[in-house]
Amino acid sequence: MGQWEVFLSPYRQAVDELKIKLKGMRSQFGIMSANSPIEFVTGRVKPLASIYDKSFDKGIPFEPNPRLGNELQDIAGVRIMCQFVDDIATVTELIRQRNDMKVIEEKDYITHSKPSGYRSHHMIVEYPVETIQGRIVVVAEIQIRTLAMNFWASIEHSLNYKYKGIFPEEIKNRLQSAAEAAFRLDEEMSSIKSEIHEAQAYFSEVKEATNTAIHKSTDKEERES
Ligand code: 0O2
Ligand code: 0O2
Repeated sequence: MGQWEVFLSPYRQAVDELKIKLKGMRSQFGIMSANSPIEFVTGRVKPLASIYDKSFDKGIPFEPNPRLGNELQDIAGVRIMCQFVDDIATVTELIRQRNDMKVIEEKDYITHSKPSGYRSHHMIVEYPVETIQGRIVVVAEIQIRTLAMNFWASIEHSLNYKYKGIFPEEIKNRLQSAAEAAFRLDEEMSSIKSEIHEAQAYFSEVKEATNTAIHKSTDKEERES
C-alpha cells in the first residue's frame, strides 16, 4: 500500500464510523416516534487533489504526516442535513454531549455567514479510531446545515469549479441574493414547523398501517396456499 493510502486509512475509518453513528442517532429518534433533527448524513475523505490544493494555499508541505492531518481539519468530513434551522442547535448539543468524540472548535457560519453567502455550522472534533496498530486520534470536520443551506452550497461549489473561485460580479451578486432567499425559505418553513411535523406524523402512521395490513394479508395467503 502506498504511503498516502496508509496515511488516509484512519480517516476513511473515521468517516465510515461517524456516518454509522450519526445515522444511528436518526434511527433512534424514529424508534422513539420522535421527529428527528437529522434528515440525512453524508461523508467523504477529501480527495488527494483537494488535499494538494488546500495544503498549497495554506503553505503546508504536501506530505503524508501528522502535521498535515492537524492543519487540514477536513480530511475526514461528515455532513448532517436538517429540515429546520433550530434542529442544528439540537444536533450540535447532541454531539457536544457524546463521549466518543471531543469537540475542539466550532465555527458558526449561520449567525455570521461568509461573504460568499455560505451558511453552515462547523464542528471540529477529535475522534479516536482503533486500528491493529493501536489507537489513532484523527481530526474530523462535521458540517451541520439545513436542506436549503445545502442546496445553495452544492450549487455554489459547482460554480466555484467552473469559475475557479473568481466569479463574475453578476454571478457573485446573484449567489448572495440566492443565499438570502434560501435563508428566508428556512425562516418560512420554521414558522409552519408544527404543521409540517403533524403532516409527517400522519404520513408515517398511514404508511405503517398500510404495511401492517399488507403483511397480514400476505401471511394469510401463505397459510391458505
Ligand atoms: P461533489 O460534488 O464533488 O461533492 P452512503 O454510504 O451510501 O450513505 P455515499 O454515496 O458513499 O454514502 O457517499 P455520501 O456519504 O453520500 O457522500 C458523498 C458526497 O457528499 C460527495 O459528493 C461528497 O463530496 C459530499 N460530502 C459529504 N460530506 C461531506 C463533507 O463533510 N465535506 C465535504 N466537503 N463534502 C462532503 P460527490 O458525489 O463526490 O460530489
Ligand atoms: P471541499 O471541496 O468542500 O472539501 P480556515 O483554516 O478555518 O480558515 P478552512 O479549513 O477552509 O479554513 O475552513 P472553513 O472555511 O471553515 O471550511 C471549509 C469547508 O467549508 C470547505 O471545504 C467547504 O466544504 C465549506 N465552505 C466554506 N466556505 C464555503 C463557501 O463559500 N461555499 C461553499 N460551497 N462551501 C464553503 P473546502 O476545503 O473548500 O473543500
